Amino acid sequence: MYTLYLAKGSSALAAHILLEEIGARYQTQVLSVPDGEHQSDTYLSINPRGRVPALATPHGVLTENPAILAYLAQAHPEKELAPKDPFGFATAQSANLYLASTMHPAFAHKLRGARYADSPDAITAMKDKVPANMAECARLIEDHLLQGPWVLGAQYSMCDPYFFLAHRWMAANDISSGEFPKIHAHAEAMRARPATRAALEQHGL
Ligand SMILES: N[C@@H](CCC(=O)N[C@@H](CS)C(=O)NCC(=O)O)C(=O)O
Repeated sequence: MYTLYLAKGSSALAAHILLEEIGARYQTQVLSVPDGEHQSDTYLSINPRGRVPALATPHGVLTENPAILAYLAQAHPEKELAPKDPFGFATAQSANLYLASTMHPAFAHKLRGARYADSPDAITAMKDKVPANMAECARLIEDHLLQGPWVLGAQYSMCDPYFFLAHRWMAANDISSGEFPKIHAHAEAMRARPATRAALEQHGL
């Protein structure tokens, strides 16, 4: 039994979709970020980073989206959600880590500018730059990372729920899908999957 700590509509959606794909036994603990529940002493004792997602597993608590996704894929090898060969696995990790280390932090400049600067002008300037940065990330994904129809090609994998978020980050910044047909088709294919729909419903999306 897993426990997924999430905020609705957050990047925890990726692990949530993967749990549904696996058909794993899990429960959720929903935290309200606007109410600061992710900074409560109780939650900080689970995840001192004060972010979601966190996944409580039989081995302990995991944080960071790429680690959680890779763990779930490797803990359920029969579902074939990650390549087994070292190069293939590293390629999948490289794709997921691009989202974690580049696109997601760039998206966070929209609402979390105060984390990076104190000056209101600097915060506004960072926020204004987010759509351009999302478009640049989308171009890289469209041209280099998303092989199609799934991220790694013919086989659905642990990368796909995470890349579904890229489409959401683009939409939140009015980046038209028209210029990014592979990303658009990927999002549509994701939405057609029962696991995605089940997770989205639990997020009220
Ligand atoms: N590097 C972390 C980032 C997690 C993260 O920033 N999550 C957001 C929600 S998408 C969050 O907890 N935000 C609350 C905050 O920034 O205070 C990961 O990939 O898991």
